[in-house]
Amino acid sequence: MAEKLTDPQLAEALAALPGWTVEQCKLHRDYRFPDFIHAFGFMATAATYIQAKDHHPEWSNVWNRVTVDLVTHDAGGITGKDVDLAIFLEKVAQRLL
Ligand code: H2B
Repeated sequence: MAEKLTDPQLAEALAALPGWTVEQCKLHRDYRFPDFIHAFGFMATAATYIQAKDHHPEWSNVWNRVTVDLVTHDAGGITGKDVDLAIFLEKVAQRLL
């Protein structure tokens, strides 16, 4: 099972993830896309990867915004799985922002 990251590990991961913060012990980012289709395209594009990894974001969409919170429930905190997912979401988002 994935282990919770230590504070130094988390700080290192955040340094490589501009736009991401830790809110309420979860890896957090608000994306703002040009419109709803781009926002929904972001979620749909990421869905297959998310399912294959069996690691699911807490996320919500309001028109052009997607709010994302990542935490590993099994581990009770942020793990490398959350960092990996954040890196993947950044790659998808860069093509749509
Ligand atoms: N997603 C996230 N973010 N954290 C988990 O601990 C988690 C998950 N656990 N997706 C998975 C599903 C688990 O519930 C299933 C049974 O594999």
